[in-house]
Amino acid sequence: MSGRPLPVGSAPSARPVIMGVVNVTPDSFSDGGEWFDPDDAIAHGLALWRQGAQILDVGGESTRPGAERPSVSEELRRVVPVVAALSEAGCVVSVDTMRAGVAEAAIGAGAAYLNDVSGGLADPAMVPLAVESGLPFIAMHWRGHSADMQSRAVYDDVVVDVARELAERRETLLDAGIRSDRLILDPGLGFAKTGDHNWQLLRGLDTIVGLGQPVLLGASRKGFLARVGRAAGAERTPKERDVATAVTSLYAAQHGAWGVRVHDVVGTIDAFDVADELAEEG
Ligand code: PMM
Repeated sequence: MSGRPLPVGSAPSARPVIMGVVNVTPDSFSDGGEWFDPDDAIAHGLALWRQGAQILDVGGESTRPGAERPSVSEELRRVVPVVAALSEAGCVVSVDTMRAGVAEAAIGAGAAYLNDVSGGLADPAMVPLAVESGLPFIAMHWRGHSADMQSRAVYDDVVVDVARELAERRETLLDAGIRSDRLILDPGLGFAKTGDHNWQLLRGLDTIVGLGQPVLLGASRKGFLARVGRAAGAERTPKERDVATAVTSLYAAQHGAWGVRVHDVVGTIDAFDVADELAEEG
């Protein structure tokens, strides 16, 4: 990447950036309801920051398959006070939203990153806002809203198709005025993807990284990690997926990911610490 470095907290530069998840939602699959109260969400974000997260990703809309969308006013009510308090406390905050109005309010409250799981496709006002703000824009691979996205999980070759669709999205975003050194791509694990698709995308991560943009990976606690190695009926609960997540994050690190979006920051750092120690000479 060229140009100014992206604004993140300090970290050994060879490691991916750790983005800690702060879901202010009643219904996220991974931690639904736990941090729904803004004060709890703020406390949780501060804890993740102290643990070593370099970006805190604050979202007010659950994107689990089949989820209903909150109203704009409800999303604003959830997100803005949390972004404001965490930014005020000196954290680097990203806002996880598909709505330009929410992104704009979050920027006003101090957000330093825009994370749009639709890559700007859900709201036509998002890309102009991203251009005007000059903030780093995370564009995830997306084929439609959560209510029916799994019906769009149809690919000839998921790695080839996702890489092509991300490359097309990048062209559109760069043409619209987003700077290349402000654009982060994400293959969107679990979004219009089956478990098999997620595994194939991980195996093909080099192709996504090979697009030449920084790549963020969001595997944390997702359903495909529940089932790996387990018999039907013995799947891991979301919180039991943190070790599998940390292994996946380390794999992403070793394949050149720019960042990982995780719920468990401590376990992620442990995994990176072990890998760094093993890589020491002598
Ligand atoms: N996954 C979720 C929400 N936001 N953003 C990006 N960029 N990438 C992801 O994979 C992603 C995301 C869903 O997970 P959650 O409900 O645990 O937040």
